[in-house]
Amino acid sequence: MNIQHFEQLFQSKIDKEIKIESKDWMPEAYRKTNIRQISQHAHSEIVGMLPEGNWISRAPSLKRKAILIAKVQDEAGHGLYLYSAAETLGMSREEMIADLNSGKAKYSSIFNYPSLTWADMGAIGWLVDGAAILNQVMLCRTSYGPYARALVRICKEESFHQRQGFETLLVLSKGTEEQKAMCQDAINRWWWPSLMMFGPKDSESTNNDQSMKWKIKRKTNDELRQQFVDMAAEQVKVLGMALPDDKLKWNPTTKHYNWGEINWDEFWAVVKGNGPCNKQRLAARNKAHNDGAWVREAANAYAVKKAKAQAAKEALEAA
Ligand code: BYC
Repeated sequence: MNIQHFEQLFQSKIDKEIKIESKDWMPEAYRKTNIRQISQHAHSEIVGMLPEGNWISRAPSLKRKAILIAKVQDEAGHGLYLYSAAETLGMSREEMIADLNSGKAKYSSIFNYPSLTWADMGAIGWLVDGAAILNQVMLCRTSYGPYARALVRICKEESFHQRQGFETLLVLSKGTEEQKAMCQDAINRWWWPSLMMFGPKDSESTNNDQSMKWKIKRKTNDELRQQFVDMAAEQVKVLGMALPDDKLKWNPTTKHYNWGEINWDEFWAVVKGNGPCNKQRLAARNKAHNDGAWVREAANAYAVKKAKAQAAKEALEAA
């Protein structure tokens, strides 16, 4: 069998909705695209802990603090499932983390914006987790088995995150004039960056066509972004707030909302490392990695000690 034959068999499995598993034959580009996307996704979960971690010590009550700690811990867990899924494709966790820490690897643009007020915790939950869920519900049906299975669990937790964010904003939206203003200000600042999470327009997306063909992605960047606008435009009414877009208007013909234009120069600047917090985020990740060196050394030393003891026990039994 030649390579074309393998490729045909591979595509026919995808077309028949058979999941690809780590030991199956796959085109090198499929492996690479999955490593790229899954590791970027893992990095996003890990870096995504920083804007919210910033508010744990300042949460307004014990209950809010407990909820926020639980949410940030969930994000760490998501990162770990995703690193494990990416490792099944042959890249080690050490390499992935080195690429994140050196600035070589990408992570979601959204986490390069600062969390300035308590209302930002609500806006992140409602809008950022809300955008993430739409994307991740689609990814539960992605063609690579380990990625799809990791996403099923992530989505369950993510939907709780979105609800807690919305509820945080709902409380503020019914509060004092100052709290209402804080709520609106957070929505204003997080709205456009949330729309950028879905990636460039389909016409500018380098990976869309191939990823759709391989069913890594099931919906395009623009389809998901429109779904998100339609959802948020209705939910914001419940909050009695407004989305910061004067072009936002229901279109009865398309049965979707029309909306304004994303600032793509801003998007690319953030993706290329020049957003408001890119340097701060990488510095925080590098510090955490360096500060944790002793834990890794201790764990490795313990594993070596345990392996030696096991080998000695087996040698004794064999004698
Ligand atoms: N930010 O060809 P395209 C969470 C890059 S975290 C930065 O359309 P693709 C949470 C893209 O990588 C959830 N870069 O790409 C955690 C590509 O560059 P390369 C995060 C972006 O992959 C804590 C180039 O632009 N979710 O829920 O087909 C607290 C061209 O783009 C971005 C995921 O990671 C961006 N926004 O589609 C709270 C989902 N957009 O790599 C919440 C998994 C694009 O070719 N990822 N780029 O150099 C995906 O679904 C897809 O990768 C994307 C982009 C839809 C994001």
